[in-house]
Amino acid sequence: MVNFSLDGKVALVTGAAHGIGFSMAEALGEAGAKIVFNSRSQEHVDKALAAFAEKGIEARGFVCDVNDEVQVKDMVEKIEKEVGVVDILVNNAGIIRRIPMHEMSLDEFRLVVDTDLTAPFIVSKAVIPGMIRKGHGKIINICSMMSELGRETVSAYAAAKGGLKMLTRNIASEYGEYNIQCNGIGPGYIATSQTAPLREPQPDGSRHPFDAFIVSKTPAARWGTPDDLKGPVVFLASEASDFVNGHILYVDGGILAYIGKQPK
Ligand code: NAP
Ligand code: GCO
Repeated sequence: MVNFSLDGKVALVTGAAHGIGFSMAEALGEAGAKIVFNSRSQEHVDKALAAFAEKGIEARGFVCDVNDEVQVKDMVEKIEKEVGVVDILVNNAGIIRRIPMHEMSLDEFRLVVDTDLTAPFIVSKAVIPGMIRKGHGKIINICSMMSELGRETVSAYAAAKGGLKMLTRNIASEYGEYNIQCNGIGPGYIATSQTAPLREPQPDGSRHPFDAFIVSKTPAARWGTPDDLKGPVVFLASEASDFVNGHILYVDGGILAYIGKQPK
């Protein structure tokens, strides 16, 4: 029988206090994994711990900024000691800044690249030695439509998420021989706090033009929800995907396959 069970596995999901990370952690927990996650704030950690407990999911939460290598190393050491060696890492924590490139400061550009590209390097680097010792591991990087496409105002985000696609392929190439698989998930447009400004109704009550644009660009004709990522993340975390390595699984309702509706 195909094995999707994650019984006995330890799964670290970064930035899982809310949004896509929370839903993916919930799915991994439902499949049997012990969940470990981090947030930048104790308040978010506490709220998420209560939400996991309500769902009967065993979880540990840490305050940790993924951009800080010392904090990440400390967190991974604690997880190894108190929960177990990480079997599954989901690099989910991420930010976006929507600013025309010629108006974006260098600090803003760097913060996005640090969080969305360099941090997955920092966290992966911290867990890979344990995975090598244990003889297996799964690393899942949360990429984006912007790993493939560009658009106005998201230069730093697209540069980082495009880079994350290549970091994924490189980790797959470098650590495949240690039975570590590294894949990406590229969510389409998903209704979370990150995309809330793109869905905000107009002052006259009409739909935000970007909202209508995304629905028309998506063959599924809707925004995705964080729950749409649950099946894909369990698949890539489980033995069922042991020969899938270096792949980006786009979960986008068909956006990347579609040229768009012809104008009326
Ligand atoms: P979100 O609701 O804004 O959640 C982002 C998460 O990242 C939060 O849990 C946040 O933690 C965490 N985070 C950000 N910077 C961090 C840092 N320096 N250290 C630790 N944690 C940090 O956004 P989301 O939509 O769920 O996005 C999750 C991931 O999916 C991101 O990588 C995003 O780029 C990607 N994605 C989103 C979409 C979409 O349409 N929504 C599509 C494709 C890809 P705290 O706020 O608790 O500190
Ligand atoms: C934007 C969006 C996107 C999505 C997502 C698409 O401004 O275009 O925020 O980049 O969040 O990453 O896959």
